[in-house]
Parts: sequence; structure tokens; C-alpha cells
Amino acid sequence: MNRLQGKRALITGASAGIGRACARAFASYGTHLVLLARRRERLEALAAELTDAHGIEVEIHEHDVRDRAAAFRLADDLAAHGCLPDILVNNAGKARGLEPLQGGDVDDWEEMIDTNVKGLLYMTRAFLPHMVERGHGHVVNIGSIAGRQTYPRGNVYNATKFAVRALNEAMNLDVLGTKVRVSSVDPGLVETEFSEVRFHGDRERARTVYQGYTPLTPEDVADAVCYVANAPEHVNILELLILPTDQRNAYLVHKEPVEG
Ligand code: 8X3
Repeated sequence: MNRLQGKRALITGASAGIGRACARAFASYGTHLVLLARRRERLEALAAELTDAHGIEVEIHEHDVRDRAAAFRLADDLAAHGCLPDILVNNAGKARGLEPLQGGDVDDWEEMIDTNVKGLLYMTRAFLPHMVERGHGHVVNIGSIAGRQTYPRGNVYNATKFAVRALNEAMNLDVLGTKVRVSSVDPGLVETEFSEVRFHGDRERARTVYQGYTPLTPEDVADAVCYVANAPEHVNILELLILPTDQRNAYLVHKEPVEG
């Protein structure tokens, strides 16, 4: 059953990877979209594609989730023109670096904490009150297996995703008594730009992360997000952990040797 048709979903980090796949998946259900990312040209192309294919309303905003004031301005703006989202997908997030903590780059840490934790908080603080006031809404946080188990050199990235898990739990406690739902979709290894960003643009190194086994695709994760969002209103899926079959925990991955 399609319970997503005619609803409106706001997705952060929508220009690529899991965010873009979520935009396409929601569009296929007939969900109107508010798409946010820093790369406007990519959003323009995506919006054109989805409007043509599905006849939905798509608005795009060049937006950096680290910009605290921008989150509140956007919420006011969307409220003013009647486009508040029914579903907020807190997807924007990143890993920077894979160094032992004692050798970590503090700028990398700041970027991860600002984006993955503070960015998610700003967006949630801006939009959750509207959901509570309207008596419905759904926040879907994109967590990670890295928020359930640390792995060597994951340190600060792990900490940010542990924070997302804690906040997902906390938001659930704090909206008790309302119909607002809060869920976390926690993927394992997904082939996206994630590793290229983590390795500061080193494509070769990034490629090896996904070699010798079949990682998740962004579409696999988007399916899970839509499943969670499409549940009947009395059903709140608090957490959904999704891993490739070749991965069984944060660091146990079965890889076949790669030729060459
Ligand atoms: C991304 C998954 O295992 O690369 O959050 O940290 S992992």
C-alpha cells in the first residue's frame, strides 16, 4: 500500500548517493520533495528528472546543514508557503580521514561533528516543532553500523554516528504522546562517494573499499527508508540496520581476492 503519495519529504544531502536515491524512491511513490544540498546544479538536474517522470512538486535549496541560521530560515520559508515536510530525512553526513585518533586531523573532526551531529540537530530543531504542532510527521535519521560498533581508525566518525543513534533514541522519548515518528536507518558498506570524501579525493583508495564483495547500493538504502516511512501511522520503526550479505558487523567483511 502506498501511504507516501501526496506527502512531502525534505531530504538533506540530496545531490548524490543515498540522498539522491531517496529522492528518486520517494518520487516513484508520488511524494513531493524539498531537496537540499550544497551543489545546486546537481539538484537542478535531479529536480527536472523527477518532475518530468513523476509529475510531483520538487523544490530545491542550495543549503549547507552546518549553517544554523539557514535551517531556521528555511523552516520559516516553507511554513509561509505551506510546504512544510511530512517527512524529514536527515541524510547529509560524511566521514573525513581514517587515521588513528592520536594522528587525526582536527579539521576533519570538526567537519564531521559539524555536519553529522550539529547539522542534524539544526534541521531537527527547525522542523520537529512544526511536526509536533501539526500532530504528525516523521523524522528519518540516516545512521550507520558505525554508530553501533567502533572499528579501528573510525574513532570520530564512529562517535558522530553513535551520537546520531543517541539522538534518534532521545527524539523518540521526547515526542512521546504525539503522533510524530522517529526512525533511524543504519547502513553498512554502501558504494557512494563516501570513501572518496573520506580519503580526500583519492579515488583509487576509495575504490578498494568496495572491491571483492557486493556492497549495498544507495537504492538498497532508499528502499529501506521508504519502507520505514510507508509504515502505517501506528507503526514506528525505531531502528533498521541494513548490511550487505558479505558484511556481518562493522569490520567483518568477506572479500574475494581481486584480479590484477
Ligand atoms: C558508513 C559505513 O562502515 O564505512 O557509515 O563506516 S562504514
